[in-house]
This record gives sequence, C-alpha cells and structure tokens, in this order.
Amino acid sequence: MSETARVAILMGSQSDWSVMKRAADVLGELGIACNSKIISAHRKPGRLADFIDEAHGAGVEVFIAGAGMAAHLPGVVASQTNRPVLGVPIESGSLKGMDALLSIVQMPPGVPVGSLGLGAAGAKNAGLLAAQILALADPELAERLAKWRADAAAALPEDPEDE
Ligand code: RP5
Repeated sequence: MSETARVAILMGSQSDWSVMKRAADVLGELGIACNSKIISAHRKPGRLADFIDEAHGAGVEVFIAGAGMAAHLPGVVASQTNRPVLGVPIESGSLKGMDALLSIVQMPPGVPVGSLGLGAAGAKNAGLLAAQILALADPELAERLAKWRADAAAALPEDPEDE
C-alpha cells in the first residue's frame, strides 16, 4: 500500500472496475492519491480484514467500496473502521443493481455507510464526495475542488445540438 494514498477504492470483483474506475479517475484529476483493490467480502474475507488494518496504518482517510448483487462489502468495511465509508451499488445480475442498492443503503443504525447512486454516476460522485470530505481540512485541495467544479459548470453547453 502506498504511504501517500488518502483514499482506498475497494470492489468486489474485477467486473466492477470499469465502474469504480470513475472514482479513481476523478480523484486523479483532483491530485488525490488512491489505492484500488479487489477485495470481496464473501470470497476473500481474510484479505479484507488485513487490508483495512494496513490502510489504517498507511493513513487512508476515506474508503470507497463498490459491489454488486448481495453487496455487503461497504457494510463490512464500515464494521471495521471509524473512517468514512462511501458505498457504490453496481448494476449487475438479474436484479440490475437494485439488490446492491438496497443492501448498501439499508445499514443497521450505528454502522453508517454513505450510499451513492447506482453505477458510473455513483462512482464518480463517490470520488467527488471523498474529495469534499478531505478538503474540509485541506485548503489547497479545497481550491482545486472549487476549480474542478467551476470548470465542469463552464463546460456545460447552453444550446443543445443534434447528435
Ligand atoms: C459481487 O458480485 C461483485 O461486486 C460483482 O459486482 C458481482 C459479480 O461478480 P463476478 O461474478 O463478476 O465476479 O460480489
């Protein structure tokens, strides 16, 4: 684990990466180092516990966890850390992510997960929300974030065009 990673991005499977990459991409645009790992709560529970210990030691401040189907990864991460955990439900399987959404959003009281929306939009917003959390105590990051938001707003066209 990189000593400089401030955010850990975890996912249940290689098949989640194309979505979770949106979180890594936006963190990269904001100059925030992150560490991405495949760690399934069901298939690799031992790897999960070891990773969280290591991440605490390395100074990770926010966890982002994405999973599909019976998506327990964000909740299990939250059970093992007091640092913020953001959950991203992935569209997969016959229920198209509705199962993952309900698993992630419906945490028992006392073990919170901040649940984002389904899929790519949720992953991107998880990256941005992680940045907003970090920016509370990092004025330089707060400036970069404000510029990122202003640039995104400026890039929005006013007039629609035929595609
Ligand atoms: C979940 O099951 C993963 O997060 C993934 O979204 C889903 C399917 O996994 P694979 O069968 O593609 O590995 O645990």
